[in-house]
Amino acid sequence: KLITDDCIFSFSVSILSLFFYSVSVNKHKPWIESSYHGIITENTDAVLLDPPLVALDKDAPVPYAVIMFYVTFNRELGEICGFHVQGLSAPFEAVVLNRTSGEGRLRARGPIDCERQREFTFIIQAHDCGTGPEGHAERRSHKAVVHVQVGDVNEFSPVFGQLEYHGSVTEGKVYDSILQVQASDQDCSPQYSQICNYQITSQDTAFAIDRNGHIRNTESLSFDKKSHYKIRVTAFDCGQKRAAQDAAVHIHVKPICKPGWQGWSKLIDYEPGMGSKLLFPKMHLETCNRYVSQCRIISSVIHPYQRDCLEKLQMKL
Ligand SMILES: [Ca+2]
Ligand SMILES: [Ca+2]
Ligand SMILES: [Ca+2]
Repeated sequence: KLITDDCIFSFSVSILSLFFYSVSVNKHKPWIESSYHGIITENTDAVLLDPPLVALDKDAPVPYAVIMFYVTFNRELGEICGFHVQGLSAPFEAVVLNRTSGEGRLRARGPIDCERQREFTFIIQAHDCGTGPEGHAERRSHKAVVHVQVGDVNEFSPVFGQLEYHGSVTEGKVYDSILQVQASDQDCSPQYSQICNYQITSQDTAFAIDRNGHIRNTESLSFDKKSHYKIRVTAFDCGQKRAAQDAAVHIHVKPICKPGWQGWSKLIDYEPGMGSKLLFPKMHLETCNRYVSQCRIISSVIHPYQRDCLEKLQMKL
């Protein structure tokens, strides 16, 4: 009977030891998903993760049916004590929200600037609390890849490449594009950095601007009526943010070129006693950049203007 009692006692101790060992050894490492995708709005620190960050540990739940002190003593086995973020200067950290459920939250360690970096990739690992209060024999999960994209905030307004633009038209002609103005924007996303619209802010002009910044005249212009126009234009990014400063556009109207002698008139006033007077000091031959076919010399003395004509003719030839 003694032998039998001894055997039963030894057997019971062994079973209990085995059980206590089985529940007191940190057998399982925490488990997390293999990859996460996150979105963070620039200038904030909260990362929205998909799927949510949760680490599971099979050492939990602790067998509550057994002796309560043991349960209390060994709770750390199945709890999540932290997350490690590894990656070249990844400005993120993960904190544990609930050690028992393994729920965590990823956040930036400081404000994230989309214009400096638009996305981040790094590694995250969960670790449990080990077997004791000091975190002895903690176990780490496998490494999960986290990819975080930074959402843009429309902080910048468009800026024109030049504050003054110049273009010219020949009177009487209507152009598809006289000149093109261009603005740029420093934001990081197409939505907030592309220029979606240009507008002429001057009232009642004979000009129009398209969404690419091409300026055209909407009616033919007359050099005699007005030889210079100044209009103001502005730009909007695709988030409807307007340029802080307008650009000034100068349009010069050129007269139509008429070949022939110019700068003279049929009538000239001369009063007796005026002495010598140059007849046509501004007279010149306008060739309109075309070839001059002939110069007629109608006097035995070559007039300086006729010489000029001959020289130009020689040059063209
Ligand atoms: Ca920014
Ligand atoms: Ca921005
Ligand atoms: Ca912008």
